[in-house]
Amino acid sequence: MILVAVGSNLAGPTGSPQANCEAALTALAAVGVRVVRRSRWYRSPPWPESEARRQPWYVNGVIVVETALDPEALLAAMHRVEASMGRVRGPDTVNAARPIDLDLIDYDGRVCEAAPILPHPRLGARAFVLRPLSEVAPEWVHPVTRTPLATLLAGLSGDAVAEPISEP
Ligand code: PH2
Ligand code: MG
Ligand code: MG
Repeated sequence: MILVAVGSNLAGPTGSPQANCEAALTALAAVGVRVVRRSRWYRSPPWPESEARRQPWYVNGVIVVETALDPEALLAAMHRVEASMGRVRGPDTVNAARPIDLDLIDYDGRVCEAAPILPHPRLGARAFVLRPLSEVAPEWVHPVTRTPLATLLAGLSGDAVAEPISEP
């Protein structure tokens, strides 16, 4: 199973953050990435907490995709979609607000320490990834630690907020 996290906390060419997330799904289809399952959209405060006072909240979701592209080519396609939607990458933009962010979470359970790093190195404690992930892949198990998703969810701290804002 190939999992992609979708996020936005800035208006972009297609409109609101939620509209950007929707537009990204359409744009992925045009570059050979078929969306076969999708979570609801969630709203979540910017992580890390130090950014929470400076940035708007995010809209986040997780999708299951099918593609003939290998992980490298898939990541390149995702970056092309981000660029087409006004995403600018620079040296000081690690956690900067962005109109669209597409992160490769898991590619068929592969483990890779060179880019694209798999599974995504920072997913384990992120409510805005784990909660939508539980909708599309409730039986998911972390490919490295073998921790079930349910255990990761149970370990989230109480202030790790991600609330659904759209219909299934
Ligand atoms: N993405 C980040 C940094 N912080 N916070 C939330 N809530 N959602 C995100 O998608 C997010 C973030 C870097 O990609
Ligand atoms: Mg991200
Ligand atoms: Mg990213």
